[in-house]
Amino acid sequence: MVRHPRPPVNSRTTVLRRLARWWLMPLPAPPAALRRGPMRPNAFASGLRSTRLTSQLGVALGATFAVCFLTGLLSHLIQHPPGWLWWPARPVGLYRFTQGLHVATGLATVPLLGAKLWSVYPRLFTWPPIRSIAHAAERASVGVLVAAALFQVVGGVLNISRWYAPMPFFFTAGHYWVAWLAVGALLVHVGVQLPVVRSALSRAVPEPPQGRLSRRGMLGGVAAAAGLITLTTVGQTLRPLSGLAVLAPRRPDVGPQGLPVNKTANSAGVSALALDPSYRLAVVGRAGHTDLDLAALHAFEQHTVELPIACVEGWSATGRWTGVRLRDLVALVGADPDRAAVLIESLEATGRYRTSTVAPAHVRDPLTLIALRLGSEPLHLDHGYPARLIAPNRPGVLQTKWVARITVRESS
Ligand SMILES: Nc1nc2c(c(=O)[nH]1)N[C@H]1C(S)=C(S)[C@@H](COP(=O)(O)O)O[C@H]1N2
Ligand SMILES: [Mo]
Repeated sequence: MVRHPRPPVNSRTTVLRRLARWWLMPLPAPPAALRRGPMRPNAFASGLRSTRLTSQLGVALGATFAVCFLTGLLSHLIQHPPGWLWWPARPVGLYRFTQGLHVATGLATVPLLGAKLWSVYPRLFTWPPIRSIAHAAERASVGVLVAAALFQVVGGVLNISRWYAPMPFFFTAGHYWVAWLAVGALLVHVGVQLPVVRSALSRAVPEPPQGRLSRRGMLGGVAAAAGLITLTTVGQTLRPLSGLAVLAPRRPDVGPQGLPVNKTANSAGVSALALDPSYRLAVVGRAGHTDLDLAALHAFEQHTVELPIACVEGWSATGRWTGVRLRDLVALVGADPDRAAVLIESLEATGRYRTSTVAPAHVRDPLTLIALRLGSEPLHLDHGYPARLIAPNRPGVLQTKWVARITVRESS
């Protein structure tokens, strides 16, 4: 008989094998006397809870969360554009749609997340609490996921209600970074649970005995709650449903000149400057510099466009704006309106939204205006009198009000 020589021992595999053994090594259970209260065997006896219910809720929640995450990421990128991002000026209402979807899916997760947590929370009291290092790591990742998901949903609801007191940090940055944390923890969770979900959703599994409320009844209730929340809020951006938007923080038709206002001229501290007859709009280019008073602005060819304000908070409203094309002002200082980018500055001295940049795709678009009028009247002071930016397919935060200065940068 030929004996094969043993393969040489690879020290790296040995280390990995040892690590794996340590990772999965069963840990001793705590004394049984500690197994009290919710940790008693069968402390939670509801027959409604099942792996199948949890899996179905998980799939629905995962899909909703994915849409919410992607639309949120898009909104973040548009507001902080990296060099590679190309965000078009058309269709004019695309951002209105994606951000409406972001807020609507975020709100729909409220009942989904609630039901999902209800269906699994008895596992918080699983016995023994920790079976191995691997088990501890998995539990920790679920803890991160739950904390991050609650942070996102609660923070998002507080933000659209404009209630910032419970959030002693800059909401936008917190919401953005915790979203990544949630996605990371969710991927780990899906990776760990996928086989369980698969077998729970395969038809072969018999239903456990259920109480008065069936699994289908529960799922129907959760779906109805999500539907009701959507129906009573989505009218803040979907105009035909505005009459039903009783839970929405904003009605798209309530406000001066029929449009909502978040930041008033008084709260921005610009009223005196905006009403000052010596107001001038400065247009600054490499080749020249012009100061335009209101009469000069009105002497330009006036254009009327129908464009929405689409706030990141999920409300939107369409207005009929009249004013001067931004590209005409760019041409005034000798720049090429087809290649220029523009910095817009407000009369507002401080505040996060006192400036915005306009990328070439929006500068060159004939719908992009420095608006002087809304409907048939001069802009209301709270809508940015004497002049505001309005551009197609752009988040509300970038539609700068009380414009004082336009700086043209020609891009090559
Ligand atoms: N100068 C200035 N422009 C601004 C803002 C602001 O705070 N300051 N708010 C922005 C936001 S968040 C939105 S949604 C739109 C419309 O805001 P309004 O509802 O306050 O008119 O204007 C934008 N323009
Ligand atoms: Mo906004």
